[in-house]
Amino acid sequence: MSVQIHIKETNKVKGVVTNIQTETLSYLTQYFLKNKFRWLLPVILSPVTDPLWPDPRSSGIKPLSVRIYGNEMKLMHSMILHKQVAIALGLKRVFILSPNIRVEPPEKISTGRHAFEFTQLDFEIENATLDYILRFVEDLFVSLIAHIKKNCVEELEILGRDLRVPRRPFRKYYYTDLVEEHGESWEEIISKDNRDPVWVLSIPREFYDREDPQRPGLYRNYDLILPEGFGEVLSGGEREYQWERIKKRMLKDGLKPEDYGLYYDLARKNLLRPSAGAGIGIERLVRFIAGLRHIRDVQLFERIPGVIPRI
Ligand code: ASN
Repeated sequence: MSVQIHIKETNKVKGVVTNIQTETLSYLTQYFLKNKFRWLLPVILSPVTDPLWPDPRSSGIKPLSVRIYGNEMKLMHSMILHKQVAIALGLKRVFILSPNIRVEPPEKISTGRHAFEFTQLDFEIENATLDYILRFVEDLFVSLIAHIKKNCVEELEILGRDLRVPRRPFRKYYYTDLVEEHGESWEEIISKDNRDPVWVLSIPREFYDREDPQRPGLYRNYDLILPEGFGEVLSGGEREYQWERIKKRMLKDGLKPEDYGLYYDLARKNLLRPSAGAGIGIERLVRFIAGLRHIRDVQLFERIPGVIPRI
């Protein structure tokens, strides 16, 4: 294929995907604004970020850091701790279109779902519970898909995408049951086996996701897995907010509480508030809506593990 033809074909798909992405972002942001969220701007450099560990599915990556003004600053893994600080500062409902840098190992290129730079729509609600968030997200997904079907008819037709409006409530699985039944490939299996998105509950992971005080060993967190093999698109949880519990979890994970800046100051004075939230991977969501197999097909400026971009 000549370079020119290749560029033309690529442009066509990426142009169509950009329309879908625009419609998706427009719908999502309006939805959050209608639900009385405050729209925060992202931060990318911070002394504090998500350790992304422990998590049974993470690759154990470390945040990149740069030195500025004589101090070490990290590139954002996720703004989870900033969200909790925002809630502690009195903001009741917040969302951010948050760029995240996660330098995944090159092998992750084959999942089609990983990018070393991506954007998540990260949101947090004071006093929210797991049940509230599941309902909120189900409403959001069902109405978003219906909206896209109605407003991107031409785009979906060009892509040959037959998008189905999901039925709710979405099915729920427990993480430990899935691992017991399917082993490591549970995500792929349930993603292929279901026609609608499904929830995975109680994943043992980072210190900030709340462990059920009544039932230790159970975690009040959730992932949303898309159907048709598209895999995870959202993860979140209720949060730990009581200092004794946070301290115990951090120490268990080998983390130093005092490395956590203002989050640490607030936590240790017990000024964090109960909250719950989640982050939606925008490129993964658009990939699913467009029915494209690789995340590189939806990023105009590809940020794929192991591949150095030319722009
Ligand atoms: N955004 C996620 C959350 O709200 C955290 C993450 O991206 N690791 O829990």
